[in-house]
Amino acid sequence: MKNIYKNIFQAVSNNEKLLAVLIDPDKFSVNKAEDFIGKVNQSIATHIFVGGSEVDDNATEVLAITIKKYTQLPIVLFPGDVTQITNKADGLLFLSLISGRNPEYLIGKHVDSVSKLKETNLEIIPTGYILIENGKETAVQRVTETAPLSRANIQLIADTAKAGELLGMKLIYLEAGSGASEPVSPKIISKVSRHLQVPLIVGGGIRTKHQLEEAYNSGADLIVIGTAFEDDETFFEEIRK
Ligand code: 1GP
Repeated sequence: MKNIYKNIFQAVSNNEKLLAVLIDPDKFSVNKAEDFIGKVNQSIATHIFVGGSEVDDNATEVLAITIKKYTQLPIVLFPGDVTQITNKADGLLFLSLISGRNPEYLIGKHVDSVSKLKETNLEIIPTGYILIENGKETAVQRVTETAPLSRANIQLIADTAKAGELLGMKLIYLEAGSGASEPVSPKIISKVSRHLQVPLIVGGGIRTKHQLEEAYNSGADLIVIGTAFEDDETFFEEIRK
């Protein structure tokens, strides 16, 4: 048991910043896992997230088993679908897409996943997932058939996040979408974090150390980066421990 949520909460209380490296099983070759995870271990990363919008059956499990051989960091599922649930990870972000109005992604998939979840020891962390417009269509938008929240309507984004917290969600995740041309703006992060008690995750389109620091300084507690590491592993050198 890795006490994932307790440790996130504790870190936030101590003003520490957290970083998750997101690995998409669909885009990642397990042959390079040892080398890649070695770089993750030497970086400031605190978590490994595993998931994607469209992933073949079994790919997530194979990847989780492989990663575990090379790291002590907590492996957290960030699933696009029920098929991505595997007991080989440590935890699961139980995501409800609260920016959208598609019942399947608000509660439907969750109901479908219960029989599978009952057979695992995963630490399940209820997470309010908020998709924010970034200028182009994202995979989440396409797959879930929901519209993102307008980045101009900051009050609506903040109210959506707060409503998630009031419903009992333990994390709020502001998502610009994988490979977004622009990350969630500092203005949005700062407004949302000011009114939130639970830890705030921010991801999508963060590619530079400057953007990472800007997001932390605006109030992000845990940042998720995937594409930047997929495209250029030298980025790990900039964020060494
Ligand atoms: C996507 O927030 C994550 O769900 C990470 O996005 O791949 O753009 O880093 P990137």
